[in-house]
Amino acid sequence: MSTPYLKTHEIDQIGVITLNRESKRNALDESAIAEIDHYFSNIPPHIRVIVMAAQGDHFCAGLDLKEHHDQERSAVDFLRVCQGWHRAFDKIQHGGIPVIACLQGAVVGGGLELASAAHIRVADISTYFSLPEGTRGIFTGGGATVRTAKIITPNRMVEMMLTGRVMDVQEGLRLGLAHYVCNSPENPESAYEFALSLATKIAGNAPLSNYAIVSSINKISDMSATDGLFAEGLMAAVVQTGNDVQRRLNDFVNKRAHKVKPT
Ligand code: 1HE
Repeated sequence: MSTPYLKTHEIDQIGVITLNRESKRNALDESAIAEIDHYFSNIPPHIRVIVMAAQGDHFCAGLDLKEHHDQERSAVDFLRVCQGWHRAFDKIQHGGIPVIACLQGAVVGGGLELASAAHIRVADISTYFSLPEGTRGIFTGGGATVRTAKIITPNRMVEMMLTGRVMDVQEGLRLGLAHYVCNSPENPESAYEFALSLATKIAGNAPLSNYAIVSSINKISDMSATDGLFAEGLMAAVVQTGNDVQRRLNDFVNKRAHKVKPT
């Protein structure tokens, strides 16, 4: 299926969505956000993992600055726009399905906010990160103060925003903006192929464990320690009732399961 902003297809249990506005460097206008919201509100039940890729040399140039300029939004208009981004990106982060972002080129402003909502970020060596909002006279509005700050620390985000500097992929890797770098001497595979192989592996986990991993860890980190430990126990108790717990444990007890060793 294709919509103006998102191209979507499936590979077995993997849903692949591709940001498809290459001519505008995949900048996000209001209809793009509505499409993202719609996709993540209607994930087909057989989909176990989603790969979010982008067409062209750049993952995403952030807020559509031309639309923003032309609309001359009031404060309340823009508050509503930001709340729309928050709703859509919350569905990515808290939708219960692992999402792997596949990055290249510019991952800037709202593009970094979008990438920060994914659970895993696989980056082509061309990837770079920036929060240029200060230089544009605006502020982040798609969740960076919560998600990106949590990844790199609030203080690093303050520094990135004050300076508007461009962070290369290796620094992004060190800070957690990327989890893997591809198309590099150490890992020659393309980011897309690598993301698909990770997706295939993750699709093989127990679905309820995947749900628990992507739903509870970020939420628990917002709780007090007391509440978090209680929530963790509850989540573990729910996962424990999953269909394939006994089968997987049985495989281990009967020495049929893989061992956890470095490859
Ligand atoms: C755009 C946008 C955009 C490109 N909104 N139209 N984001 C930024 O500050 C990043 C702005 N963009 C750039 O710095 C560069 O475009 C790139 C480094 C991403 C790519 O450069 P390049 O040389 O490959 O492309 P280009 O020639 O600059 O752009 C190609 C077209 O895309 C051109 O349109 P055209 O009609 O002249 O062909 C650009 O105008 C258009 N384009 N980026 C609209 N962002 C919820 S708050 C979030 C706040 C933010 O995200 S702030 C960060 C905004």
